[in-house]
Amino acid sequence: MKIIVMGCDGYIGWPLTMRLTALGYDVVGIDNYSRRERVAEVDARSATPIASPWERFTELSKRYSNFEFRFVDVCNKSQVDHLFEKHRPDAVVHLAEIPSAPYSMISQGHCIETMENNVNGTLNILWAMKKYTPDAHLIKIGTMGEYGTSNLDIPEGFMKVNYRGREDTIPFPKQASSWYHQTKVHDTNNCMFASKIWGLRITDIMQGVLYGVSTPEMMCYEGDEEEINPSLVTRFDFDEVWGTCLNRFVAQAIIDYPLTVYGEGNQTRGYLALRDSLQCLNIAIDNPPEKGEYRVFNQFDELYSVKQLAEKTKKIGAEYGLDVKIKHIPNPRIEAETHYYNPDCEKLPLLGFRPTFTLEDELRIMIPFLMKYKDRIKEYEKVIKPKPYWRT
Ligand code: USQ
Repeated sequence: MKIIVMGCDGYIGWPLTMRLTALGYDVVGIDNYSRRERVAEVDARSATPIASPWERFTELSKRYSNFEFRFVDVCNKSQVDHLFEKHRPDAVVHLAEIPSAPYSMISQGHCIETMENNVNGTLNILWAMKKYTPDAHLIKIGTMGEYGTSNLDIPEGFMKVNYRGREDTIPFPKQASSWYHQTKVHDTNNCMFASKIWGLRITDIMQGVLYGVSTPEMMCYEGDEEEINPSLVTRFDFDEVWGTCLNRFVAQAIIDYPLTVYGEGNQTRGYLALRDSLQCLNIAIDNPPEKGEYRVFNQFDELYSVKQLAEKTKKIGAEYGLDVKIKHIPNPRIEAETHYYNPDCEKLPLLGFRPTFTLEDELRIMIPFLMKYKDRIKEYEKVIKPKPYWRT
């Protein structure tokens, strides 16, 4: 099976590319390195020292003959057309989007950049699929944040309603909380429409907040000793724009920076380890929908509030000699701080998804792994404090 991974140089894209290549799929990775540029734009950097794209792709190509890289910008229509015409993939995993809510809120320019990149990129892929690979399977990464924090239970994409005596199945209402999340809502509508009119098979993944850094493919073994392969490690952002909540807390704990709980800290989300995101995406690839079917998977493992994440980081940090402090700071975002939250997550477990580790055990892997990079985190401590982009 031939798979195109769009966004193969990113936080998920790189480990996914390694995983799929190691499993024997024919993988074509594409990227335009824009994540690296945008992280640099906010004066931040990855806690892990990541190799250059050239080093990464050479290292992977040395090990496997079923991987190739192409420099493609998803917003460039002719580059995307050419890619699909030449490679005719069976499946496409689309990760080539700007994934940061704070980034999209910085200014009008950042909002429009995020909107154009995400919506236009997805449209280019949908049109290329229509023209060259109408039977291929698109696995599109959306976000649980599309649903917002509804006061209703959240189904996987669709709900049955009875209104004025008539019944129908309709998409669950979307209530995004940033321009970034809005881009994903637009993508969802566009994917659903393209599937309906062109008969495309699409899995739209509503993914929760990721955490974690290591996966087996980025390690090497010296006898019984497990070592990180510096050419293969993925990025780990901890700054206020690109770092996700638990990843930030781990970096903060390591440099003795009080954990930045925004507001009351009762904001609850679905969380998933990076290694389990790869597992879920692999399951989606191996179990494609029918032709013309548009389906939605909610993809997360457990629900946690921000306060609970902070407490867990404190508890597990203590096992490694860290005296973790927790500080509630004014919320830089406009979001509900106390709310009902009960989303379904049944389809992936029915297809065989089982979390690899508990969140506490994943913290036991992350903390010692990242303690090696304490000096790099400390050097960039200035990027931890959030700015109130939602309010300016
Ligand atoms: N938060 C804190 N302290 C921090 C960072 C975040 O309290 O230092 C809070 C936020 O206010 C929010 C929650 O933690 O209530 C999650 O924030 P986040 O930055 O980890 O996640 P978010 O902005 O929602 O976006 C992330 C990814 C995005 C993905 C999304 C899934 O960056 O790509 O789509 O998680 S979800 O949140 O389910 O929409």
